[in-house]
Amino acid sequence: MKITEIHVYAHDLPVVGGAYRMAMTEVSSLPTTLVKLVSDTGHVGWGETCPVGATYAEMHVGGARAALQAMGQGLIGCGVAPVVLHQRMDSLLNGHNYAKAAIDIAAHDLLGKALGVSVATLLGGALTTLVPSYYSTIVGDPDETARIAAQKAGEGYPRLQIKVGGRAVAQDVETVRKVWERVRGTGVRLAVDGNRSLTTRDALTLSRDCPEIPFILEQPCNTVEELARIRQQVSHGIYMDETGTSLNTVITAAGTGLVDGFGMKVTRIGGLHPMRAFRDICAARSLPHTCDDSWGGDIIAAACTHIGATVQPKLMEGAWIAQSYIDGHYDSRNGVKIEGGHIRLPEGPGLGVVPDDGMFGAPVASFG
Ligand code: 0XW
Ligand code: MG
Repeated sequence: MKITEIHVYAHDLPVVGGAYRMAMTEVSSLPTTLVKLVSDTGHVGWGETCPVGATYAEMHVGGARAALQAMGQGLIGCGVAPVVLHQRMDSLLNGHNYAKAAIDIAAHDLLGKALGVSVATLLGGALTTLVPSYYSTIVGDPDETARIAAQKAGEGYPRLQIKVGGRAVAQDVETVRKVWERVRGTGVRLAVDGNRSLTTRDALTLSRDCPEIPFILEQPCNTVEELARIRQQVSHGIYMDETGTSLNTVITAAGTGLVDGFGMKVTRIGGLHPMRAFRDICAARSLPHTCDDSWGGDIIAAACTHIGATVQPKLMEGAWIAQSYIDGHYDSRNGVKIEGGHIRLPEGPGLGVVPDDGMFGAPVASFG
């Protein structure tokens, strides 16, 4: 089965309910990029990539579209099987995982449809049809954050991610302590995410001022070296997110015991094919991890849910999707939703989500 057409679409996803604020990034509308693949068998597959602004990670919307432009024509005639496809993409362009991920997701969707199986089945098989999600707060007022945390724990989220950073560490300590006062005893798990912003000094303070609160510290500092510097000095577990940029960095982090788990983004690592290898590396070292993306609509959400369904439950930290911050769906019947803090695995072949006809307008680029 070979690729005969590639179409690239641009679409805006406004953030509902106010800006989404992290330590070093604030966003109020996200331009997403969709990819439609067509095969010589007449099957269609959809992919997506949507960086959450230009400073969250080493990716941005212009980079994604330029990379797709650079690879597009060279992928015509290529097989859709993931190993073959990644080999071809790597021969056309070095790096740019987050653009390759959109092609990779579309190829999984197409392959699943052609074979009549779900993407989760292609990835090894679903262990559940109800995938845990987690709620991520924004960097905000301590009391308000604690109120939202209690509300979300009450809704059934098994995990909460509290954003910190970009302000005096005392405010972060106050926030974490107030959240804990409200959620202690509910069983909800806590992650405190600095999104690379904390100095090692402030990360140590945060940990030492909350010794009895069982959170993990997610990507508190900017570099792998800084994570290594605080590693032996804190009693809280450390997860890597933004600096886990490839399977290579993941293998080193897992193999050297640098971290206790990962926040992982399907697009940052290059799509579902490398995400599957990432899942298996984590399983080999019993390392919990998320199956997220930084932003995106129903296609990304479905991709995260399908891979999330294949993760051993004890290692599954949750699939974060942007649905709570977005209005509407690409697929009005089968849009991916969080209910009671969990996501139902979409049914049907491929991703189980098909964008409504014509909703993205004319393609911004086409190859074939
Ligand atoms: C909570 N997220 C999954 C959404 C934002 O893109 C940031 C990200 C994270 O964990 O850093
Ligand atoms: Mg994170």
